[in-house]
Amino acid sequence: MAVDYTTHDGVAVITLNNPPVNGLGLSTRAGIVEGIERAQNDPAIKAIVLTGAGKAFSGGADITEFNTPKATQEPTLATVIKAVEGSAKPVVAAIHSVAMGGGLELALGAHYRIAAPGAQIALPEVKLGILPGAGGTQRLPRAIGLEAALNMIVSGAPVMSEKLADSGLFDEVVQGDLAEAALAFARKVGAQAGPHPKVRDRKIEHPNAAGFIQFARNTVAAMAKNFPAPGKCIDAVEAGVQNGFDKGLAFERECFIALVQTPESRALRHAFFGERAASKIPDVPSDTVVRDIRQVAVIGAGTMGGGIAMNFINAGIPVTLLETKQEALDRGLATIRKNYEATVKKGKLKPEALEQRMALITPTLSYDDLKNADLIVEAVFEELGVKEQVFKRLDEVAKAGAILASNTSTLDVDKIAAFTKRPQDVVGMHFFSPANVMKLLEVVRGKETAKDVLATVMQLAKKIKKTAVVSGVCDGFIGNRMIEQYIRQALFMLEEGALPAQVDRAIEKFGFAMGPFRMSDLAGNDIGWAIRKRRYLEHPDMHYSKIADRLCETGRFGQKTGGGWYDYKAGDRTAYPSKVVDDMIGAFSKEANVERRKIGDEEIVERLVFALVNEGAKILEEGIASKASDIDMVYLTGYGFPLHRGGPMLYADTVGLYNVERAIRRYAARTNGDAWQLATSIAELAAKGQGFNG
Ligand code: T1G
Repeated sequence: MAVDYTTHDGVAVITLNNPPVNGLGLSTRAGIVEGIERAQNDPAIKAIVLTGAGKAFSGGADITEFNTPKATQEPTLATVIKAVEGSAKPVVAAIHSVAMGGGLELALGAHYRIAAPGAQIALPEVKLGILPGAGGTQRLPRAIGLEAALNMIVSGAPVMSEKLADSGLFDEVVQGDLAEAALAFARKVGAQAGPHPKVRDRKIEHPNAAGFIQFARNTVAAMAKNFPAPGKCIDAVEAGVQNGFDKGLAFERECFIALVQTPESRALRHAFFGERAASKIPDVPSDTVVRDIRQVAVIGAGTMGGGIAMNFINAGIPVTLLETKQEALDRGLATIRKNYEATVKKGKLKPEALEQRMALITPTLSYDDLKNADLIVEAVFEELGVKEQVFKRLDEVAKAGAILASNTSTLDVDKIAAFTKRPQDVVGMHFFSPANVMKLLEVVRGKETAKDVLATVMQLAKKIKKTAVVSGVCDGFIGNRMIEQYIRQALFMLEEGALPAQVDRAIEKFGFAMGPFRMSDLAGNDIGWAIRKRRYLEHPDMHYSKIADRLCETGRFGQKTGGGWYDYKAGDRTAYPSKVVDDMIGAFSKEANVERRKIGDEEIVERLVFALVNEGAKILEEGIASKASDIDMVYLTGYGFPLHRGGPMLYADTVGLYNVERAIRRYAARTNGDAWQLATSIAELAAKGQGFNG
């Protein structure tokens, strides 16, 4: 049983003991009910303490049980809470570290609650696409008031226990030993005659509940565009305000059952576990001893190097920043300072913190100053010859055991490692621009990269708040290799009949932050042009539409040249459809003898998204990525893929690989169909009725 039961001079202590966070799985739930009943039947017991072992009181329902029979097997959490609340002997919840979701709902069923300071108190269910499903929408407003409760339920954000000391949630916030305080409190209330207070019996006082609820609805509308849960949270709270506790509870249950089945909730839970699974590398034991990273060096103070340096100093890790020329170094430092000043202006950073961070940077023009660095990240010009010079020099100056990382986005990490006598210490750390903002970090594993180097970089990534995903060595790693197929389809569709604004609108309606053509105009069309030129030489067999080259030949590189796929006005980043470009596209189709046709939004979305899926499937087949959720994390955190769809691979599972396969075969039989080489794993999984994620 994942619950311990002990007695202490008339007090029964029920301790949740289900590592890592005392998830309220079936055995834990059964253990609590058993403990409550055992205490009822023991005349020596006057009061009960409910507490959690390890790092949490409870992190809530065991999400791994969702959509499995265990989740609804009795005793459900509602039954557990009813047993706690119905106990004739007073139950005192003693909370430390974490009381979240069902964990907080369990505590709300107790008659009394005491907490240690520094505990995270939250109802984060909305972040999983559901809502508190065990009375949280009914008890929390009665415990802390309508406004504070709605804020917590709709945001899902944690509040520290000491901030709730006077909220009505806790009877005490104790500074000393929580266990001792809980026993003392239990003895005190155990000596008092019942009945003991129930949160459900309190009233929800508010001068204008309807008005506030409407205000909450208006506030939520924008952020809940693609997510049904926030609105349902408000509906459930409102039901309790209007119709009383029991009707509110029943309505909450209905909402929970409906939401837990939604694709949005599945996507959010997939992202929750995917984020955590990404840091687990199948053949790298979780107890691998990591290297100590106290000193970091960054080579290159350009846009990427400066952003990369900021990640480390934000985490309090000193950085030696190396450039070849003083003016480049000065420019880099000035850009970092400017970035921080912008954050200070937004009130998100104190001025003194800005200076503390700048003081963590040691600028230098000499490689000798890198000799004490534990990790050196190279962010120089994307050309193999330049990387060779840098890594040969690093091999001479870096101390033994230093990790040598390249920020390369396209070059072969094995070739870079071979420039050194220590390939086992070489790894790719591919940051995404702007490096101090984008969460994604592709960790590129060379064939000789040591396991402890990988484990060290994955742990360091968490420290600098990055979502790190391990990629094998191939052209474009995971993200860029897939986006190349996405862009190929976008260009083919222009040739076949679509226009840039239509393609962008369709995929932005699907949920992408920005369509391929607005994105290309922003990044610079010349970047794609350079990659295609390299591609034509390396893979002459790969059929590309030349339509983008035609655009670049006219110098229309995008926003930076005042025109690209779209027209732009000075000082205005709005993308205006361009007649010049639309005419150029029409002329191009004619030259290519392609009969232009109307292409519908559904085809646009299928061809763009399934191009990602198909390449992702090949990346899995080749072992470049170890799991489908890793690919999804790359797209959710680095490419603006809509979170409510869970990433390209989960979306494909939602559509059904049977349908994905049929669509790909359909497109493969049409104009430009040679670009579609169906991944064998899609056909194999579809034949078995399976998906990428099981
Ligand atoms: N269920 C199952 N596993 C969980 C879990 C949970 N609720 N919470 C964490 N884990 C696992 C996690 O996957 C990881 O596993 C390990 O614990 C450590 O987590 C009825 C229905 C609690 C603040 O949404 O926010 O209650 O990788 O790395 O940084 O209304 O985990 O070690 O194998 O995040 O110290 C609502 C989600 C559930 C809380 C701890 N509860 N968890 O953070 O550790 S729905 C939540 C968190 C619910 C009721 C509804 C955090 C944490 P592994 P970690 P951490």
